[in-house]
Amino acid sequence: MVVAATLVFWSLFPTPAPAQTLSFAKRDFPVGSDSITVAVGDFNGDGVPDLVVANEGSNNVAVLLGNGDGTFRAAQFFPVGINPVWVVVGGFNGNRVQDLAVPNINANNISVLLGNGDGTFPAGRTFAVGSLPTSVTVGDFNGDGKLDLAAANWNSGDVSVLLGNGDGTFQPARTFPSGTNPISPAVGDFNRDGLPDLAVANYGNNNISVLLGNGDGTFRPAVYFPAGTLPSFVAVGQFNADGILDLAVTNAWSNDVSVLLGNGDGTFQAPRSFAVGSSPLSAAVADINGDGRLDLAVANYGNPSVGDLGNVVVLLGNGDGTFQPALPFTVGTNPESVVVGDFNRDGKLDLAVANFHSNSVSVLINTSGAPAPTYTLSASPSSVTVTQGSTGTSTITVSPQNGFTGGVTLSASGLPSGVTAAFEHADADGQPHGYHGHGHRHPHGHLGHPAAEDHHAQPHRECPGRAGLHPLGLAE
Ligand SMILES: [Ca+2]
Ligand SMILES: [Ca+2]
Ligand SMILES: [Ca+2]
Ligand SMILES: [Ca+2]
Repeated sequence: MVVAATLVFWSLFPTPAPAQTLSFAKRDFPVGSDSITVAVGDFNGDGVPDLVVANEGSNNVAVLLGNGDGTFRAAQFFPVGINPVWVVVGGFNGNRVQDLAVPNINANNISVLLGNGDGTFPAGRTFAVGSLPTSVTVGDFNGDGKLDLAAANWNSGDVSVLLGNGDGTFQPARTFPSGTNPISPAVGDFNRDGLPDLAVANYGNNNISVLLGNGDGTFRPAVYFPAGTLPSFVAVGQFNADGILDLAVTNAWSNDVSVLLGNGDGTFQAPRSFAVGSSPLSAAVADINGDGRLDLAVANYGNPSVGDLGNVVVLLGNGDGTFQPALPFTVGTNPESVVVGDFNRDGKLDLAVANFHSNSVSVLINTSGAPAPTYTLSASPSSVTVTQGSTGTSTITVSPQNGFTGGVTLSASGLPSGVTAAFEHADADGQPHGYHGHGHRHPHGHLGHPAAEDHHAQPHRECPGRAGLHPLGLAE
């Protein structure tokens, strides 16, 4: 008589490890009126990240000191100029205390607030730039070790570069043409000559201008690379593995991010588009899920005319210049700005979002767990034919995945009468362990929009044309 017994492990073949998903716990903190941009710094020097928010409607900045557990103390307010629309953090006077630079869009200047080191800021000095400054970035453009500023000027179509004196003051601005309605400058060494360059999103041209730096604070004429429709923000990162800086551009009208891979000589490849949501206005670049690949967090302003309040999405990077589909997260009303920081100091990056119409900052604490522990199991041979009175053997291998260290239970069923099955444990070296039946521990503004007469959600960073916030003397 021949009895065929097949050991059945029907419950022991797990599905592949599920893709890691992101989750956040949201908490909102009130700030000022028309909170438009948020930045991260440590303003009281306690090693805990703090937040600063530009309040366009209340002409001040709000500083929220972090408690280190993901919560923040009540905002303290410090006045700046008329309609601050952006804020960057830098050390401008060499005292190791972080300072602020804030472009005041309707004053055509930048307020520089030198920190006291305890989270407070005395009244700042202002430095003139071009017409309707929308954003400012920080770099050392002349290589003297003192931080400089580069502001994008919406109305004058240029970039103002202010060389720092190292004492918190700046030399008069020099301007370099960028394009129509430049809105967002970013710094990187795109041609790898060791000198910082500028990339600027030109909202009115649907392109990015790249101004290669000469290293003395001057820049070569702009060279242009196409983006999507109404580019609102440009960020720098290495999105593939070639060690060359790339660009990510949010496009307010085409509702996508354009990724322009760098060639390393100051030029960029044709953009690839990744959908994000309605009216994206800014992005943050960071490895949010901790897999070693840069990801994007994007603030989608939404479309108030149809009740779309906006959201924040995260696009996990694949490490080859492409991104996974956007994962949406609820924040406040009409977010304009998103940044990352580890606000509860658990080693996982969190998000902070400025919500323009809810006058708040949403802090999204990263609650994502590790990938689900699991294992693979194989039997060799997968079936055994046994003659009466003899035995058959199959080796079952449990291979842990994702750090799995739990127990695995094996069982046999469907055996004919008189047939028994036993399991003997062996470590990976094949030595038996001597027990049975158990596997174990194997382990917005209408200023010259080129492409959209009916643009539905005017990004507010160019709100000079928005009702009620017209700059003096500027006809819409
Ligand atoms: Ca702090
Ligand atoms: Ca400098
Ligand atoms: Ca360079
Ligand atoms: Ca990642």
